[in-house]
Amino acid sequence: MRLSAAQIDFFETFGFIKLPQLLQDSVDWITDEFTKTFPGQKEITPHDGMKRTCIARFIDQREKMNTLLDDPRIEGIGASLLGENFNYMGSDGNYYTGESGWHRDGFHHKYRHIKIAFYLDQLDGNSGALRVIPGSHRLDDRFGQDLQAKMHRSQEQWELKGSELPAVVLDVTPGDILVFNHNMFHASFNGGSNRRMFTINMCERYQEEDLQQLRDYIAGAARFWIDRSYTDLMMNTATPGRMVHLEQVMANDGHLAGLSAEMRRTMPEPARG
Ligand SMILES: O=C(O)CCC(=O)C(=O)O
Repeated sequence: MRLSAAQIDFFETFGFIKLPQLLQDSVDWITDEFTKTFPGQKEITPHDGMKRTCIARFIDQREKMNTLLDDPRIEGIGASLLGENFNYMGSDGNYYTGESGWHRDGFHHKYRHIKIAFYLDQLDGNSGALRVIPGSHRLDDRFGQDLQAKMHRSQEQWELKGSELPAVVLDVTPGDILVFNHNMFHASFNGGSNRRMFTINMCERYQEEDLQQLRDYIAGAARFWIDRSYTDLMMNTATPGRMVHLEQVMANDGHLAGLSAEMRRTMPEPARG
């Protein structure tokens, strides 16, 4: 599957796209696998509804979930927006509690990074649906710069709470897929204490001269106390097709184990997001 030229242009213009019911036929097994991934995770406290619980390398944990990367619909989103040889950049699985304030996931000028979000509950603006500010992924224009300077102090700046800022609320039904540029401002408000969601991150393949930037990005995952970017399961079960999306990160994550060891010494628990 490839996105149409119109879908790609929409994504490039507004920074996100919703693909209604793209994975409708897979909701049951995905939800089942999601549930099975949480119990018994080493070093992860079971979700108690008080704060977000997050598992890094989420789709890496179980063999069936690994295959989402091979699914032509998911692979096709990456290939359409990032090129045929895009990198898989990890995944997280979450039980969210409450809201997520406005933020960008990245500030990438040269390489496009995207997030594919799978929400497993029916959500709208009153129950924690993701909201986005269309066009806010554009870092280089005045709009993007204004947002960077002002979004974190909306009350002082505009006398408005985060939930009152102008945004598109992306209502979801399980099976819908949301895709957004990491640079885009996004948030959620009014969520309950057990909102289920997981992500798959991807980026364009880095050029040789920028590999240090890629290594710096990979280093950020040390806060999750992981020694490699991918699990052995994800790497060992990879088809040649999947390996195209793993190989650049596998060749550049040699520093992660040392950094994670340092984090284990200095953090009380792995990061929750
Ligand atoms: O659903 C949410 O509360 C926020 C999701 C989010 O910020 C993210 O995945 O980057």
